Amino acid sequence: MRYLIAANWKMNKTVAESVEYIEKFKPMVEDIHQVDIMIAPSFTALSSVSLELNNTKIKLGAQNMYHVDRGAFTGEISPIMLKELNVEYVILGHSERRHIFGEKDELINKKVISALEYGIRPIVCVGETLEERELGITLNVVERQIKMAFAGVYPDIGLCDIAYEPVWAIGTGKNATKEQAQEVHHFIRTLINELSKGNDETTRILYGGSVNENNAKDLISQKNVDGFLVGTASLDPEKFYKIITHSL
Ligand code: G2H
Repeated sequence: MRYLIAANWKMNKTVAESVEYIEKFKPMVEDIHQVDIMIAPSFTALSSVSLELNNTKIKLGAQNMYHVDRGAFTGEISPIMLKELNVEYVILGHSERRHIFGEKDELINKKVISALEYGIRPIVCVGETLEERELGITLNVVERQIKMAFAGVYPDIGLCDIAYEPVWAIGTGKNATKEQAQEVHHFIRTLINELSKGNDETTRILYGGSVNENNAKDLISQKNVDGFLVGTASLDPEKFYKIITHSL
């Protein structure tokens, strides 16, 4: 399994700041070939970052997209627009999209289907809230999110990655323990293996939620943790680089 270490910059960095970061980061990871590295900047910086990443192994990702090609959808970005900029990955169903912007499983499913049609690799985010964990329904929530996100495309799960991001661990500095992560990752692996009828060998199950340079080694040591989706710590190239080296 080739791990994926992905940066989700969220609503951070201007175009100038993004370019400055990439110029510093590129030489740092030049000799790292063992893992896939992806960066998802803001939409305004996608074009400049795309140019910067030309002829490098670093992959470009988008943080979201709408599922329709074009039309009257004010404020949205289409898969065609992403393809034009050589975007290879798209983060879908992030908990901030679900909880702040009200995205439901049905919409996330449409986006997954659309991304696959355009050959953009979805990273589908799932995860329970603190309340759901305390109610003991973590696995039920994750199961529902996965079954619905991939409805109609179960045989294609291998063309997607999944990020398990417990909502209570996002941006809080409180990561899941390696045992908590492994429990859910193992559950997801078993579930997608069943749903895809064994077509899940190329699906990476990433952990996300307060990953940093101090906890990465511990978390990646778990059998079913196949990489990371990193927010806060990815904003600093040195920290992101350390997370990558701890994952080799
Ligand atoms: C979880 C993660 C990146 P952070 O949202 O997707 O963010 O590392 O800041 O918890």
